[in-house]
Amino acid sequence: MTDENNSGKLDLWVTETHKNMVSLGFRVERTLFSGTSAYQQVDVVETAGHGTLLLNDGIVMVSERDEFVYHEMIAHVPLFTIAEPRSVLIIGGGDGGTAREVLRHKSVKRAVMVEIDQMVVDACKKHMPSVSCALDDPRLELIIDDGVKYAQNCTETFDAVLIDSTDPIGPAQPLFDRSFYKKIAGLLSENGVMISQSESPFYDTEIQNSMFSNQRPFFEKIHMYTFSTLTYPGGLWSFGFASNGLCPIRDFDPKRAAVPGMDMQYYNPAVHRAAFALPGFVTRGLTGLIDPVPL
Ligand code: AG3
Repeated sequence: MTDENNSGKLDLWVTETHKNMVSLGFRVERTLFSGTSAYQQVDVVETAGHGTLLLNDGIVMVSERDEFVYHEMIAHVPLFTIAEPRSVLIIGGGDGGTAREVLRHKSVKRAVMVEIDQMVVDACKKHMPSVSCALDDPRLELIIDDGVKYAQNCTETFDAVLIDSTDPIGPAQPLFDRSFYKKIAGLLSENGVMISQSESPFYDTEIQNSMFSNQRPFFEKIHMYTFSTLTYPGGLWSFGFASNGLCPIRDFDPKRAAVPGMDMQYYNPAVHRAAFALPGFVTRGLTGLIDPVPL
């Protein structure tokens, strides 16, 4: 996309088009990295107003400007619900933001992250250090492998499994399958939680229906919570919270979240609770699949 702006410089934009019906665009200052891995096209650009931006196959993954929202919400909602989380498995999450937030929990003694694409890890280590900073933490075991294969062969259990995936196209497709969820359910400790990136409540009701139906047989309870994002289409996004009974409201003790020095930019106890309050159109779109929480 080219146009002249007043400075005489070319006006470059990168846009994500969702379902061929809506586009979200970011003005680009320069390209920092472009590569094609065995799995996808990986691009990192410096934008005019959103800091560095990572795109996989043209789909926006992370921007420096608002990554804290997604990463705080995928990690702290489950990890402050569990009384003393010790072990966490991250599937995907190559930019490192989820690992960074997980490792802020001192009770976590073991964190394993399984990312399929080395190129994403390398590009983020080089160009997004504020997001990827935890990837070299000795408490994190970083495995470059297919998350589905890893789950199939895994014999240990985890208190939380965080599925930090992209949309269900390309390499992430199998992370939305019934057989994968069954495997993950089997890896959870008794009070364990599986969090899954569950797309836009506005645009992706069909995907949500299919993913929560695929999870349904293997979990006692499935809840969903939302958060706002600047960089994904529609601005409202969601995570699934699946467990064998652990309740994100009843079992949540706000005192746990008051850790001295652990200052969050989005997450706090009130946001934790409020995130589970779902608008009518959202619950109606998911009838029978999402369990209510006592708000
Ligand atoms: N994972 C991508 C979430 C889905 C984005 N979808 C989209 N832009 N259409 C984010 C990775 C953060 N660690």
